[in-house]
Amino acid sequence: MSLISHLDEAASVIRAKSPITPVVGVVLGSGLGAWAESLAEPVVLPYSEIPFMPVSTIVGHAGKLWIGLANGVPVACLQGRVHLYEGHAPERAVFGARLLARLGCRAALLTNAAGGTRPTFQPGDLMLIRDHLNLTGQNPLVGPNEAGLGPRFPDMTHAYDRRIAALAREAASDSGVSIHEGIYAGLLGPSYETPAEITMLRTLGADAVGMSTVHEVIALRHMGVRCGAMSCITNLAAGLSPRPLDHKEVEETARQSRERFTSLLSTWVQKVGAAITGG
Ligand code: 6GU
Repeated sequence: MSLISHLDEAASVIRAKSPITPVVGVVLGSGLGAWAESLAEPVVLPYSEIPFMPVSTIVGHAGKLWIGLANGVPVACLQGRVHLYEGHAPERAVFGARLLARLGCRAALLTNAAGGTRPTFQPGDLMLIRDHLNLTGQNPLVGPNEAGLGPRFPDMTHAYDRRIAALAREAASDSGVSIHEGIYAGLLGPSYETPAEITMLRTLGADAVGMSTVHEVIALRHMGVRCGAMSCITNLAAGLSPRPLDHKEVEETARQSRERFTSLLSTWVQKVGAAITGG
């Protein structure tokens, strides 16, 4: 059985539960899951009920797919993602992102929690991802190409769509939230980096570092979906923090930025939805 038939089987289960055809896909990173609960006319499916969907091995992190309306925009939302460090093969880890595309999404907004490698960043800062460094050593497109999904050698010049990025700037300004912009380095994990590795990443041009997003963007671009992505800088990376990380402080910062992040995300989704459906 091919990947396409797996996607179609999963999509048909979802279509049987919700009459909504999503146009914008949203992937919610660590600590941002609550945004899904703001959807109108929601239909919620645990990943375990979706054929071929990989389920997180982390206890308590079982994900859910939400279909609903965000400010009237039909969206499909992944609440929780699986990571490579859990042991999933990269082509399996992007199944959910591909499913968003197969359900009809023509744009996807991805979010994550990341460490800051730019010394001037502060915990709680939001960073619009302008481009990425895939430093995982892996790629979800390895293997025979599914020509029915996309090309063998997808162009990655506009991995992060310029118009979607412009709409993020507008959304930030409209919602009174200030954002930075920079380069996201995706690493395999699960260990955090050493100070020497962070120096290397800064030299390479990275502004933030995390363990997700890059493979999803590769798979989505393969399928022709326009992508936007935003990091919540939850902490400074190794060697940049003046003192050892205080978990309570990091959690408190994440909690505070979550409200700004989710209000920004709502406005961003609305603008992207209007742009996609209105021309
Ligand atoms: Cl410092 N590194 C990585 N790889 N992921 C992170 C992080 C750091 N902080 C949050 N997520």
